[in-house]
Amino acid sequence: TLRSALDPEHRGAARLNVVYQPVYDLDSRALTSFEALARLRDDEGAGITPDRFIPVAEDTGLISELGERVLDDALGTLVRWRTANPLDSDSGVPVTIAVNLSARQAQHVDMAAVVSAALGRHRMAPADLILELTESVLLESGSSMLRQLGELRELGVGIAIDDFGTGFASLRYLATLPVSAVKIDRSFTATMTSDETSSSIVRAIINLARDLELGCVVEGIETPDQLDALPSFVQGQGYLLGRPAEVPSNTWIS
Ligand code: G
Ligand code: G
Ligand code: MN
Ligand code: NA
Repeated sequence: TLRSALDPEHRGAARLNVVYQPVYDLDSRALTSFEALARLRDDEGAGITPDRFIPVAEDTGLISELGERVLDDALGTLVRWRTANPLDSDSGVPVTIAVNLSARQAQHVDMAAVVSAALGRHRMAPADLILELTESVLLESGSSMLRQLGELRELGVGIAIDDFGTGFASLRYLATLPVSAVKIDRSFTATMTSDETSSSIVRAIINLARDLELGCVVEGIETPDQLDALPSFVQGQGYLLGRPAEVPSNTWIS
């Protein structure tokens, strides 16, 4: 199915879609970025979740192609967004686009070259793009991955650690890796208002990110209580603020 979905000649219904979820500055409620999330439909039109097809893409070597398709779609979407919403871009900080990267992807190809080429095709600047990597990716990574990340950061692309708090050795990595932001895993957000340990962890990560001058996104905000419990200087993402959609929109009008 994955192979068919990526094949432009394929006649069936199988296809790769990308949906976009907004991220907001909690203080100004301004839209700061969209996260691109890959979706797959099989020939019967049924949805297959990334948790199932990303591992298959990695094992079959299709991950590089999939990753480039998502990156291209994401940058194209950002260009269209900015054209349609010039005021968003003019009002201070322009809206950026965040794309998830898997470990294998970064191991297999020269990421800096792939990313530069994609940015060039869409006439976007490196600062317009954020690459999201999970902690586990960073843990598995050897020196070649470190070099790749260094090159990307050198280029000016943002690097965010996704699902932060669920991996290991996170603090050590924050000190040594060329990282620009952390995204607090939604498992902490979900229990933050009912469990003291979770709320302590969220607060500690937020303070750490601030001290290290890193961006901080709190993921998975689903309720007003969770929103109220967060300091306004962080960024937020979650169903309360905006759901992933094929045509991105700035939905948080509250
Ligand atoms: O969107 P959803 O919750 O179903 O995503 C599940 C997981 O799949 C998340 O960890 C997300 O980061 C990952 N994911 C979504 N889209 C992509 C993609 O384009 N590339 C990679 N490598 N991972 C993705
Ligand atoms: O691991 P990563 O952060 O990339 O995963 C992103 C996934 O999280 C997306 O598939 C998205 O659909 C999902 N997601 C985004 N916001 C929420 C939320 O508020 N609640 C839940 N349960 N999932 C969310
Ligand atoms: Mn992510
Ligand atoms: Na995450």
